[in-house]
Amino acid sequence: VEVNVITSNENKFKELDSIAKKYNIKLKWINLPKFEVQSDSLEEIVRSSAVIAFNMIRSPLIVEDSGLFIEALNNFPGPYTNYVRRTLGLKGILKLMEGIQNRKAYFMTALCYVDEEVIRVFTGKVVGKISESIRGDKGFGFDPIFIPDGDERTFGEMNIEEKNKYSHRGKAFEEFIKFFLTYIS
Ligand code: ITT
Ligand code: NA
Repeated sequence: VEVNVITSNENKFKELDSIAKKYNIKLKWINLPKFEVQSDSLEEIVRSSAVIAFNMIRSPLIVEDSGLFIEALNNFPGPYTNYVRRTLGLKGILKLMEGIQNRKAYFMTALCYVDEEVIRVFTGKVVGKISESIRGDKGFGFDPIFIPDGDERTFGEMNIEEKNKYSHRGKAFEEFIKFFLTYIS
């Protein structure tokens, strides 16, 4: 079975594919932005994006939506992470965090699988902190300012395999795989 991954973000696909390969699951990248309804809930966003995508391509697919939630900023940017990445950027977030002691933050992913028969949402979360400076040129998005608990490095200083061990996306996708392997057998 081949599973389509709808995302405009090649790094996302690479992270998922690096895990899928270990289980001999074949992923196919479809480079399209997902249609995103406005909602505070990542799970609602992926569910509707996945259904819309499935109505177009009619074959098994995954859609994924992630956000960064910063405790001292009342969980901002959360569902607005994409917008904030394009506007404030990493520097803007560090600026907002200047002088703030509580640097706790988490990344959250909701991933939706849909085919003719089922629609399932899986989630993953990684807790950590916002760094004092931008570090590393690997990964994407807010990776260079996020340090997962259990490590000293930012995601921007890790390769794909290292990031996957900790990451929201890695965890959500491993949950999907547990489901999928029994589902297809
Ligand atoms: P698609 O919607 O096309 O899948 P996207 O990059 O827009 O790709 P999201 O909407 O899920 O994906 O991402 C929201 C924002 O969060 C976006 O600006 C990303 O750069 C950022 N982001 C998502 N996952 C991340 C990760 O693992 N590390 C760092 N930043 C991440
Ligand atoms: Na997006």
